[in-house]
Amino acid sequence: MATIMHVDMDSFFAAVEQRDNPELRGKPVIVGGTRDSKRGVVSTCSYEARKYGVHSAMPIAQAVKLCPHGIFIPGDHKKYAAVSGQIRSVFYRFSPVVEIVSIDEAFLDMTGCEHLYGSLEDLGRAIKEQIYETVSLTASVGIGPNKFIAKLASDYRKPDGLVVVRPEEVWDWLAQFPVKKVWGIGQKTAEILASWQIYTIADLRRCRRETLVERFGKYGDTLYQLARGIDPRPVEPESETKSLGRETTFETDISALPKLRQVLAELSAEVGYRLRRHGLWARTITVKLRYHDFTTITRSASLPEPVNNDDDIFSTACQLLVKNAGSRPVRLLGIYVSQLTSFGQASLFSDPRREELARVMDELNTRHGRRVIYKGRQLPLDSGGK
Ligand code: TTP
Ligand code: MG
Repeated sequence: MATIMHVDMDSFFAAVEQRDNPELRGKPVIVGGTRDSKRGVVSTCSYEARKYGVHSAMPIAQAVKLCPHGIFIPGDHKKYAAVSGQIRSVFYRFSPVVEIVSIDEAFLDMTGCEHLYGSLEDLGRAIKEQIYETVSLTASVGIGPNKFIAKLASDYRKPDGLVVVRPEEVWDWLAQFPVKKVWGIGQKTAEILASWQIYTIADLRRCRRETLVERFGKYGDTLYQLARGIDPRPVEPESETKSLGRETTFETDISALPKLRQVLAELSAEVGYRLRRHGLWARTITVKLRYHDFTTITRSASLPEPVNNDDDIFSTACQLLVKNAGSRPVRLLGIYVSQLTSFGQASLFSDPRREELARVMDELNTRHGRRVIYKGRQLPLDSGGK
């Protein structure tokens, strides 16, 4: 049986602000924009502000109404990224198998290391203490037999929580949760389930596997398993990432440049999303082309500064594409980024509005667990994207 630990910092950006300015402690602190910022959204807020109903992704203007005496701060992403780096270094003291999920959150595979600690509770306390000693911030920790349980557990007693769920406790402990807590269930799926009178995981267990598969396809099977506390997803370390990329093979070869550009835009967006999710920047962009006769070429360009914005990735890749495609039919198109660095500074030509747009798009896409917002250039040409 595996032992997975999930660590998530408490009100991360707001907690960093409270740490660095004692006057803010114990007060409702809202990070994301100044009080008068017209179009800002809340990145996060302190637990004191949550009592008023303020939460992440809410327009600042609404937060001002709910919490007029709140302290509104634009935020300092570079500082948060630096703190995140310090926290990561603590994770690696505990396990080499660390999956960084976001700026303040990670899974650690502790399987086989349990005996190094008196108990799983001791393990959880140890990592919380070491994080606190390193960055003077509290984290919530969940420990369970898989990722799904570990993440639910870290959320269960937030802030400053520590929850251990042993394999034999999973069945009963899980039953209470609303279906919304199940990985992958969004508003829409929850509504469908509600129309079947299914509100909790206990309710969900009454659903036959066949019924779920019939309604939700392959995900129905996942749902069936998650409801029973089964989650085979491994912890996927990506700390050693030297390069990352995406490629696609076409069903029929493509010669038309506009079509290839559209696919490249889509691939660039996926690669950009993955870079940003891992707090990485890339200096080298590579385009891979396999022609109809299987000859394969890669062409790279190195940039003066590391980038992780879709626009930068796409424009560089597109230049490489244009030089090498358009005449011969293409079987496969791929894009890779390499020379990766963590926490690169925003590029020289960076436009804060563009960074903000990327952040908002990423948030929406992450929240929905799938792509819900696109740039026009990614749209298929036959659906009006010409
Ligand atoms: P979360 O871990 O989701 O939130 P949190 O750490 O602020 O609070 P909690 O105690 O509930 O874990 O996100 C981590 C950071 O990511 C958060 O401090 C700010 C940023 N963030 C945004 O900028 N926008 C968002 O919509 C969310 C959810 C987070
Ligand atoms: Mg957090």
